Amino acid sequence: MGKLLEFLLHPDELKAVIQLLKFRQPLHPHDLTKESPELQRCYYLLTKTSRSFAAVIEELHPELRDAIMIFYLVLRALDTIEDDMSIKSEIKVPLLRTFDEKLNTKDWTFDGNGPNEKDRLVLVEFDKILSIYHGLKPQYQDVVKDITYKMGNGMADYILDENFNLNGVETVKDYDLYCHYVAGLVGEGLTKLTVMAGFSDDSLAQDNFEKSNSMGLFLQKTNIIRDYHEDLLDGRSFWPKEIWSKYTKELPLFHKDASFEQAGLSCINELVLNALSHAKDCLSYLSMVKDPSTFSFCAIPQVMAIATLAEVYNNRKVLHGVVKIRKGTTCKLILESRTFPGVVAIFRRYIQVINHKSSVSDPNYLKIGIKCGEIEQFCEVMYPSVEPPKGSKIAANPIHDVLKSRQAIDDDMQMRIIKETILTNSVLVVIAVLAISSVAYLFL
Ligand code: IN0
Repeated sequence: MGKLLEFLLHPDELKAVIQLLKFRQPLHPHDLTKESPELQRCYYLLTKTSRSFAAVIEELHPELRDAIMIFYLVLRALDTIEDDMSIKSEIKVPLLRTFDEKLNTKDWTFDGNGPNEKDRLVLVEFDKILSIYHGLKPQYQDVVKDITYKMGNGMADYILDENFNLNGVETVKDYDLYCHYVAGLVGEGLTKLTVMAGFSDDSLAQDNFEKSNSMGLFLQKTNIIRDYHEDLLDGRSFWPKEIWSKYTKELPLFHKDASFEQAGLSCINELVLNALSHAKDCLSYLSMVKDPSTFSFCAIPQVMAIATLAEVYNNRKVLHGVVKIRKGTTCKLILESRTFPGVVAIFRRYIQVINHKSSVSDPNYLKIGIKCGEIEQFCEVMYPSVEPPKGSKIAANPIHDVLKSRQAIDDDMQMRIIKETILTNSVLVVIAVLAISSVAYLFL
């Protein structure tokens, strides 16, 4: 009933669900039945870890599809070890530090996760992952191994830090470093893979992976803000003390003591402001991803993140439970994020939502206004909302060269989208006419 009402209130979202599930042509169809049993099993494991994102990975260009699928599963395995509070530090820390070495073996598996660990199967069947890993191009194997090494050691450093376990991260600098280990490094690895494949601009690998890091930090910080309640129930927190200590002496007070709710909201808002500092980097990163399937793969988590930030901003529900984006909204965002102008439009829309939700009583009211203005201005320079008068001089900006170089790619995709929308609309009109005529027939 809830779902039905949702779709009645948002019919555009119902159309997006139908278009996505029934009428969208995958860029690179993949017939798994023709693949080896090990590869089939890896894609099965992938769907078990994340059903929606598995579909995005499966539609990647064949050059990178298996490499990214394996990268994703290896990182999930690492995360499943880090996350499991039932594994003792004496076992966990050396396991994380030497995890990259398991990639030299052919048959390593691990059955030491607690029974409730959601992705434990990835470790139990790690030998299937290894068998596909060893068949990847050597340069792709090296990237997966290098990032596994750096991430495993970064995670282990934080587990050894007693204070981290009890109080989360101390400063904003620590927060950035922790997010770098668990998510920024993923950006570095993906950038190396996509540049090697010729799918992204080389310059992404020449800025010391700054933009790649921002891509990861934007996602991870959004998750950390959203998961406040769930994490505290699990006995941990990742919100940096440097920020929360401005609003409370003890983090759990935000949900335990109603008189702290307003302070909790201000804290959420400051964390959103902090996460938004990565938004411009993310947009410029995406402008340099040329292969359409890689573009969707990179853009979908980012648009979901900006939508989530708009949802959690000034939202007291974050303090008491899980805040989620509607399924229909997700489908709409997936469809709209297939071109770069589409992604910019989404960012702009949600930045406006955040700006409108902002209240004068918030201690960071001015700062959030400035940050939103900065991001909107960045979008406006790329795609002016009003056509500049003929003959007027536009200030030279390197981003315009980047946009020009990707125009043909986005135009191509736009054509596909138009055809697909016409088909969806026509079929929906036929169905509506048939439905109305049958009802009319029954009553007349
Ligand atoms: C990811 C990222 C991801 C994708 C594309 C480009 C990226 C660039 C830099 C960093 C990360 C990038 O995306 C996934 C998205 C995902 O898994 N979504 C899940 C949601 C969930 O909660 O599980 C879904 O079901 O939709 C992501 O969140 N991470 C990730 C992990 C590995 C790889 Cl290869 C790519 C995890 C994290 C911690 C944010 C990096």
